[in-house]
Amino acid sequence: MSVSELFDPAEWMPAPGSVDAAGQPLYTDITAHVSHDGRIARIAFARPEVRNAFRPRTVDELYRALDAARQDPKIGVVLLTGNGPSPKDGGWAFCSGGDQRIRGRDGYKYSDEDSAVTDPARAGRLHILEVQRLIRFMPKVVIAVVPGWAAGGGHSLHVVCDMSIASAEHGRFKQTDADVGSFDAGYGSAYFARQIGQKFAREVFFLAEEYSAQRAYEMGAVNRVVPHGELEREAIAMARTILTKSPTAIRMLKFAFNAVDDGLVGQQVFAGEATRLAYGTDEAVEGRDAFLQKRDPDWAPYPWQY
Ligand code: S0N
Repeated sequence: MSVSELFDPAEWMPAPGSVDAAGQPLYTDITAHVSHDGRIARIAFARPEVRNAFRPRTVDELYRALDAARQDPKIGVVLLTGNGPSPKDGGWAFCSGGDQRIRGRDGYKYSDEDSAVTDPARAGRLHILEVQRLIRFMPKVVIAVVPGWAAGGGHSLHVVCDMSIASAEHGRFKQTDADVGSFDAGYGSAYFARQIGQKFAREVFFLAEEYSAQRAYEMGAVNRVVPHGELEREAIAMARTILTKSPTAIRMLKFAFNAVDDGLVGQQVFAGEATRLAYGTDEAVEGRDAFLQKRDPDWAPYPWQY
C-alpha cells in the first residue's frame, strides 16, 4: 500500500532509524522519510481511519522521529503532515488531536500491546505538549502540510509549526477542544491569539466552527493554500527555498521570533545560540586560553564597540 496518495516515492527514502535491518518499518502510527539528499524530513501521521488522531504510541513515535530530525545536521526543514485518504470514507486529515476513545481521567491510555499499562507512571499521558515544545525549540523550520482536517490537538500542532500550507479542496480547520472538555491553554490558544489576533482566536475556540483553508488564510492562520494534488510538491519547494538560506540566520531568526512569547525560556534558547556564536570569536578564545594558561586575558585587540 502506498504511504499516502500525495506521497511521491521518487522524492523520499525511509528516514534513518525508521526501518529495521530488513527494511521493515519500525513505526506503526507514523511514517518518517528523508529526501534523497537528506536535507528535508517528511514525518506523517498514519492513522487516516481516525482522521490521524494520536494515541500515546503515536506521540512517542512522533517525538522520536522529530528528535532524530533535530539531531541530523543535514536536515534543515521538517514537513509534518498526515497520510491519507481514509480507507473507510476517503476523508483527508492532518491530525484530529487526541484519540478520544482512549482518553481516561488522567490523560490518554497506552494500549495493551504497548505493555505499559502495568506502569502507573505511564498510565495516562498528555505528552503531545512535549512534541509541541520540540517543534517550537528545534533549530530547524517545521512546516505543517495540511491535506485535510486539523482539529483539536491537531489544530494546535499546526499552530505551533513555523509555517502552514493547506490543501485548497480538503484543508479544514476546527478547534473542538471546548466540545470535548479539553483545552490547550498554551500555544494552541494563547500563542494562536498572537498569530491571528484575540477576536478571531476566541471565535475559533468559543464557537468551534469549521473553517476552510481559504478562510484560515484570510485570518492569517495559514501561509499558503494550494491545489490538493500540488500540496506536497509546493511544501517541498518551500523547503528547498529555505535550504538556500544561511542555517545560522534561520536558526537565530526562529528563536528571535519565539523569544518574545516564550519568556525566560525563549531568552535562554536565544541566548544559548548567541553564546555559541560568541565562542567562535577570537575574543572568547582569548578568555578561554588565558584561563588555561593561568595568565590575565589580553582584551586590548577587542574594543568596546559602539
Ligand atoms: C475531525 C472531525 C471534525 C472530522 O469530521 P468528519 O470528517 O465528519 O469525520 P468523522 O466521521 O467524525 O471521523 C471519521 C472517523 O474518525 C474517528 N475520529 C475522528 N477524530 C477522532 C479522535 N480525535 N479520536 C478518536 N477517533 C476520531 C471518528 O470517530 C470516525 O470513526 P468511525 O468511522 O469509527 O465512526 C471530527 O472527526 C472530529 O471532530 N473529531 C474529534 C476532534 C477532537 O475533538 N479531538 C480532540 C480534541 N482534544 C485534543 O486533541 C486534546 C489534545 C491534548 O492532548 C491536549 C493538549 C493540550 C492540553 C490539553 C489536552 C487535552 O487533551 O486535554
